[in-house]
Amino acid sequence: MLLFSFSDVELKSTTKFIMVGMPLSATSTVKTQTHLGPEEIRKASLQFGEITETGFDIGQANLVDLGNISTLKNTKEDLKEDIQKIIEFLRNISPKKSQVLISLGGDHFITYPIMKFLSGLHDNLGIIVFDAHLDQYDIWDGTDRLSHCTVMRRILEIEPPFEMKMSYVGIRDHDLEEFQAVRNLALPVLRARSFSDENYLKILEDTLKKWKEQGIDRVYLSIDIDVLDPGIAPGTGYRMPGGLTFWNLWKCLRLIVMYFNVIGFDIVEVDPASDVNSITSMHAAKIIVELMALIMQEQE
Ligand SMILES: [Mn+2]
Repeated sequence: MLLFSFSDVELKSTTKFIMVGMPLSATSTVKTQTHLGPEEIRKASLQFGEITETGFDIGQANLVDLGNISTLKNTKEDLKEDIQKIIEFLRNISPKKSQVLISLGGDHFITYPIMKFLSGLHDNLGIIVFDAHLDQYDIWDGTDRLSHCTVMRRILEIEPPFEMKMSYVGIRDHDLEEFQAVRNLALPVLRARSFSDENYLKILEDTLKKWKEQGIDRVYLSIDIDVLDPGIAPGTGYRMPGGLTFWNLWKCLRLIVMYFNVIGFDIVEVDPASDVNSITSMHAAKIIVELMALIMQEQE
């Protein structure tokens, strides 16, 4: 199945968006079926009309959906191999700098191999993480260094060529260890609580302006669906109250796209097994469609 009935299946010189499904769930610390997320998100997209909220005809977006990486074994034992497989897959596609990579999760851990690959392709790169959680444990449960709880810590450890900037939006659930890690690194955090205040876009804009001054011109966006309120997106591993509305998220995305080139994004942690009437998959598909439209309208 493809995202939309009209997406291409082969890369062309005119391709703008390259979509890949990454059916990995073994790195979750709770029982989920997030490996089924990519197919459910694609299925949800088939219900949409072609005109986006900003009046863009999504059929004009030059999207290629390459399907899922079918060789992943998706077990903890084979994780290192799966990480390599994802990196190899992306290497074989060899996206151009002007193309936007869209990855469908899967567990949030997929962002680690993606960033390993992209950090070799781009410099002056920032990553903005939309999430209820910081995912900044060093080790989870005494031994586990590679899971969705540790993924952002591992991304910050990726070997230079450059120092990666990281910022968070929507945070509302973490432990002291994670909070201290983020504070020590002075990573900007826009908490979910701030969305009860009219000023939230101003707080985000201050971070974007600072990054711009520091020479960042491209960003990667990692969107954990649990950044949304579980009342509207219940199909995910950790349902934490107090999350964002769809429009809170959309306004943040629009602002970011006005400041930076988006070189890729992922939507992760959609768990069809705990979804209700596909509403979480619908939100994920809607975010993808609207973000593609914003990128086309602001960055062409
Ligand atoms: Mn999360």
